Amino acid sequence: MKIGITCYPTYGGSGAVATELGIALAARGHEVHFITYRQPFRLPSFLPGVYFHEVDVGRYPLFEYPPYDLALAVRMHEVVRAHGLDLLHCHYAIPHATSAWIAREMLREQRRDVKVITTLHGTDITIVGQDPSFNQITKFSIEKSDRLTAVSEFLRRETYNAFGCTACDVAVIHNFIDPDVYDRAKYPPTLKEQLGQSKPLLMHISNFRRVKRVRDVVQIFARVNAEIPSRLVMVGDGPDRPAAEDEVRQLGLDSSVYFLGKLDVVAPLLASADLFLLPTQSESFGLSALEALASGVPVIGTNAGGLPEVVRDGETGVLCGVGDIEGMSAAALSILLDRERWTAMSALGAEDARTRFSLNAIVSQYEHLYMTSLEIRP
Ligand code: GMT
Repeated sequence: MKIGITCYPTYGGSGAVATELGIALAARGHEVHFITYRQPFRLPSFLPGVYFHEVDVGRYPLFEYPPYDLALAVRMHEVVRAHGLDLLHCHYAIPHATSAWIAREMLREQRRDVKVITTLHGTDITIVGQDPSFNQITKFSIEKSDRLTAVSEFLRRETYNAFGCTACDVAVIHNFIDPDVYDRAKYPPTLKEQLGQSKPLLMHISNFRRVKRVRDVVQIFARVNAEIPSRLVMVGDGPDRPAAEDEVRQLGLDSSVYFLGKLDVVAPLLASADLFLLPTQSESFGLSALEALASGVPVIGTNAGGLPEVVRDGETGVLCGVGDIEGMSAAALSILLDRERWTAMSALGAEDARTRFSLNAIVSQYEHLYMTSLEIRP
């Protein structure tokens, strides 16, 4: 098949999933065309069967808000025609599904067809899509997609609750990891050695947006560190990074907390971690939690959204209520103080991630969905 993929190419789980899906599809012999405003961050410079088409938004003084969605629709239309794409797979509904609908309408005028598949990732449904300025166009665009998927059961339910779309048939296809990449045994614990071999290493990876509650991360760490001297490594960047740094200063933790900024490759870092902290407000899936589990890192997080579908509470991690700093700190301490329990959780997390969320199985589900949308018999 010839597949167009559009996603947010910078940091974020939806871009990571979209890019890794594209790479895996190309490895299976499909032709994959990324149509985005920048090269996706997890896409290496060259791979056979993978092409990148940059969306350039024309500037004009009149445009206080340059119309990216229109430029994207034009590029999608152009790439479908030039390369004979069978389908456009949009990751994150806004504005990608809308642009794909426009491109498909333009193609229909020219008696050509392209299937539109939309994967819902999270805030496109739970936050942004419910904003009055986007609500109706989001509902319209997802209803007009030929196939719709959500990355968790939670998000599927939310889609029906938020949009009441009777015309939608939302299939759940979970996110995935490549078990060959997220494998603790593959990487030396370099980070841990550098930061103090004997000290537990806690880690948080995110885009530091408000929903991630990064101040909570620091507060949980402070409580753990007061009992067992530890290290906290914060990976990523975003609007709330200054708030997290401020919390670290206020709590006098500067010498124990490291902000590494945005990093493309996290598997070697996770291999050094003892616990992963994700005290998030809302999470439709929690790809970073899955990457941690696959790397043998138990997760301490919240029971928000789809996270309980990823982390088995009490078995591969511990989930508490949003804002329950005491509960999450106590859970972190009890696991760190019981090496046998940590070892069991670490092993079970890695095994569970491989069993339920392995790249090969999930990519086959997408492949099957594409084929049925194109009425190709699997
Ligand atoms: O929805 C967002 O805020 C952005 C999106 C992203 O690009 O990272 O995050 C969502 O998609 C990820 C990949 O499917 C999920 O793992 C995240 O849980 C989800 N974020 C939220 O729901 C807040």
